[in-house]
Amino acid sequence: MANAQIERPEEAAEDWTVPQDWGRYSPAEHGMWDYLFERQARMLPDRVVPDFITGLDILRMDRPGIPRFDELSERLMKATGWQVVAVPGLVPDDVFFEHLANRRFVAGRFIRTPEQIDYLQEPDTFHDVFGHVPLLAHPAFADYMQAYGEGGMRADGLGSIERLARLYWYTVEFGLIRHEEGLRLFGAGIVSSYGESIFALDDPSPNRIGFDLRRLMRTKYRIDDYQQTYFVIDSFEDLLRQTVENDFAPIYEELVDSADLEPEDIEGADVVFAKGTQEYALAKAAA
Ligand code: HBI
Ligand code: FE
Repeated sequence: MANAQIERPEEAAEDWTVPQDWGRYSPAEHGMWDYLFERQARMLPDRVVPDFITGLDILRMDRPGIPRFDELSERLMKATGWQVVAVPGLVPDDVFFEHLANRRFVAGRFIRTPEQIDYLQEPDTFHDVFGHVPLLAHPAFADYMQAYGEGGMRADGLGSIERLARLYWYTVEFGLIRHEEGLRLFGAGIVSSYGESIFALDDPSPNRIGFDLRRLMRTKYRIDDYQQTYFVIDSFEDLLRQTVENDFAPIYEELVDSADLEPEDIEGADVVFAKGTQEYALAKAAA
């Protein structure tokens, strides 16, 4: 992504980390966490992949207030060897990848204001910690995230960040997963959003299509609104197998001459769980 020009704040270390400074959160900031947490915790149980709820339990995230990153790290370390470290906001791609490759998840230490309750551009503590951290307690997902970081460090040299970023976007941020009869949520961008937790599963507007690495890497995405297509994985083990156990380089090679697809496109080879009406996106575009 085009964030190469962001500047490291003076207080941040070489690797962009900062102290969480937990004592500095105000009662209103803890209250914001509690409000968002309760709203999601009430809605998610029959929508999210059960491993997410297991992660919340392992990390004991049901306690009130913004979690302490050192406590989360201690519990995660025991489960899968991951840590949570604080950063001021977005960090450059290479810094992001290197943290992931070393099993460190970078989390924003600020929390959204009441004006930003349902939309903000930079990842805050609620998105990063509630959305991303619970699944890091799942062994296959934890390995996938590390391998993604390693793939990112290699892709940087191959000029393929864009395609790799799509993989992160459509899985880690906005992925769906098969579950017995129906679909469940697992992407952090969805599970940390009240509106998208409903939209992604229930709305007739978006496409829901089976995960296919090459297809996904050709698909553009939108950062400013609900997705027009969601990709559905079979399991975290399958995701791990299909991505990182391949080296990405031959796939980038293979794709050099393939055209990108628009976010709403459906192709003949797609496994279609739901063909969306795109009503939501069309109405937005017309407004
Ligand atoms: N920085 N703090 C933070 N959080 C992210 O999710 C993040 C980032 N920098 C780069 C980045 N994500 C993406 O561009 C990568 O997935 C490619
Ligand atoms: Fe995120």
